[in-house]
Amino acid sequence: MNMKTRSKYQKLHPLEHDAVRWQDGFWGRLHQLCRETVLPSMRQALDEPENGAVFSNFYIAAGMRVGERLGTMWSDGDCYKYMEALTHIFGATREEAILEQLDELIDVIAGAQEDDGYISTPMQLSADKERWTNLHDHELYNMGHLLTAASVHHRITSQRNFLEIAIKLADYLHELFVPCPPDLAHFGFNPSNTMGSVDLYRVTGDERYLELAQTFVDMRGSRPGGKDQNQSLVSLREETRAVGHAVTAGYLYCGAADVVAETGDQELLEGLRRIWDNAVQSKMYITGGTSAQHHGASQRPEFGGRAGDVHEAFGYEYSLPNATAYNETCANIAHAMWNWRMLNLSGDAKYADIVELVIYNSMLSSMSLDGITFCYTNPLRWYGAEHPLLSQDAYERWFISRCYCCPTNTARTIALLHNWLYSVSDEGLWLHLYSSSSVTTTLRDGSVISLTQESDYPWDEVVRVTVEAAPAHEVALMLRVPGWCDAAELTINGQTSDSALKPGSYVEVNRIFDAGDVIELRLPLRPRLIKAHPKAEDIRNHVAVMRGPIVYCLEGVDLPAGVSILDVYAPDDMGLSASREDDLLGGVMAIKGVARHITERNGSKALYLEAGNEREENLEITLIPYYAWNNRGVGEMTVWLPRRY
Ligand code: FUB
Ligand code: ZN
Repeated sequence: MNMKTRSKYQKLHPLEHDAVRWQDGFWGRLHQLCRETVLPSMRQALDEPENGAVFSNFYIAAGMRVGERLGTMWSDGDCYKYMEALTHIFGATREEAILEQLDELIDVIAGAQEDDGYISTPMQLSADKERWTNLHDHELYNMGHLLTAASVHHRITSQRNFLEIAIKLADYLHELFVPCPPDLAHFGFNPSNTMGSVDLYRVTGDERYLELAQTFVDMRGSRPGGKDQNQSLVSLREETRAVGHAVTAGYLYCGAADVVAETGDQELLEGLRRIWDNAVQSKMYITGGTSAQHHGASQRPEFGGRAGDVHEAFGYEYSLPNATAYNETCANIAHAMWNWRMLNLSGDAKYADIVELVIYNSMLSSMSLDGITFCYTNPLRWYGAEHPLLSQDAYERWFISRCYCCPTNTARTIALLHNWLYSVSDEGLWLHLYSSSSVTTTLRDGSVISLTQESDYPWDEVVRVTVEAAPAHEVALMLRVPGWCDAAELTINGQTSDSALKPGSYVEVNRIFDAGDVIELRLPLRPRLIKAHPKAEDIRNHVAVMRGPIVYCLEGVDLPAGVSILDVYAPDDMGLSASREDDLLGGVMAIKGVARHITERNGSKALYLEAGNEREENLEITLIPYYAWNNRGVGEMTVWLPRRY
C-alpha cells in the first residue's frame, strides 16, 4: 500500500488531516456544535424507523437482527456520510468513544457485505430487486459514500477494518465496470462513486481504482439514449452547460475534477471550466444555491430543446425564481465541493469565493441554529403559512425525514471544514478561509511552519495571523482577498504592505518569518447592495444585501404586526448600517436601514391594477443573515427586495 500525499496535476495540496485546530470563532463554534449536538442527535435520527436513512438495515443484512428493510434506497449512503463526519470529529478530538462507535458499525457493515464484495443493503433486503437493473436503486451512490468514508477512516485512524471492506467492494466494481458493459453506460445517479474511487486510489496507491474512476467519468454520454437529467446526453469533454439533477451534476463534476488531479486530462478540465462558467454566470443563486427547478424541462437549444424532463435540477440560463427555488442542500454542498477541487487544481481565488459563498449561506441555511433540525430545499422567498409547498419543501425544519440525504451532508461538511482553510504548494502556504484556528504543517521542502489565526470574521473585518514557528529561510504565505473586497489592507508587524491587494486574488507575503511576526489582513465589511443581470427576470429591478460573504434577508417576524413583506420596497438610499446583536439568533451582525412601506393597495385583490396613487411611508427594517431564517416560527422571508413597488 502506498498512501499518496500529492496529486500529480494539482497545484495546491491538502494539509495533514490533523494540521489545523479550530479555536473560538464562527466555524470553531459550529464544529463544537457538530460534535456535541448535531452528531449525537443525528445518530438518534438514524436509529428512528420512520427516518429515510437507518442503520438497522445493516444489522438485518448482517443477520444480527430480524426485521424489514426501512428507509430509502439511498439510506446506506447517508449513514456512511454520518460515519465520515464522526471520523473527522475523531481526528480533531481523538475521543475513544467515537472510535468504538465506528468500530461497532464497521463490524456490522462487514457482516452485511456479500462474499463477492457487493453491498447496498436496501437492495439486499428487497427480494423483488435485482442488482444493476434500475438507476434509481442508488447502488453506486451507496457504494461511493462507503469508499470515501472508509478512505477517510483509514487516513485518520490508520485502521484497516473499514478499508478492507472498501477494497473488496472496489475490486468487485472494477471487475464489473471497467470492461464498460453497454447496458451500464449511463448507470449512476448522484455518482459519489467516482470521488470514492479516487479517494481509495489516494489511500492505497492502487492504480485500478483510478482506472475505475476514469471509467465512471467516461461512461457518461458514451452511448446513445442518455438524458440531461443525469448528465448522460453529452459527454463531459464536449459539454458546455450545467444541466440536470443538481446533486448528480455536482458529484459528477467533483469526480471528474478528482480524475483531472490525478491524470492531468486537459480535455476533461476544459469541459469542467465551460460548465463552471455556465453554472456560475447564469444559473447560480446569490446564496450559492444551484438548483432552480423542482420539475421542468432541460433547456438545450442545440438539441432543438428536446433534452428531456428534469427534476431537482439546474434551471434555464438566468431563470432564478425565488419562492419555488429548489436548491437542495446536497446540491449546494456538491457545488462547494466542486469549487474546492477546482481551487486546488488552479489556485484561482474565484473558486474559493464560491466555496465561501455556499458554506455561509445555502449550506448553513439547511440547519437550525440549535443543530437539531434540517431542511432540504433552500428557497429565497417564503410566503409563510400560505406558501404553496412543492416537493420536499417544508414549513419548518424537521428532525427526521423520508429523505435524509441533506443533514448528513451538512454535518460532514462542517466536520471536515478545517481541511478547507489552507493548502500548500511549491510556493508556500495558502490561506483560503478565515476563522480563528491554529495550523502546524510541513511545507513541500520538508520544513515546518506554525501559525495562529485570530478573527471574528465574517462579523469582524480583521484577520490577525501570528507566526508561532517558521523555517530559517524564505516562505511564501498566500492570503486570499475575496472577490467582494475592493479595499483590503495588509500590514506586516504594523507596517503597511505595498503589495497589490486585488479583489479575487491571493496576495503573496514572501520573507524569512520570525516567531512573533504578525500579519494583519483587513477586509472592510460594509453592507453592499447587489443587483442581478437584467436577463434574470425574477430579480430584475430588485436588490439584495450582502456584507462580506453573508447574504441577508428580511423576515416577517422583524416587521411591525400587519406589515407584509410584499408591501416593502428598497428606496435608493436605505442608510444601511451593521450592528452587532448578541441576543439575536445566537449572536449575529444584523443590518438596519429604512425601507418604504406601501400602506394602501385600495383593498384590491385584482391581479392587475393601474399603477400609481399608492400611499407609502418610511419603515425601519432589520435584515438578518439568510442562513438564520426560519428559526423563529413560520413566517414570510425574502432575500430580494424590489427597487420600487
Ligand atoms: O437521490 C437520492 C436523494 O434524493 C438525493 O440525495 C436527492 O438529490 C434526491 O434525488
Ligand atoms: Zn440532499
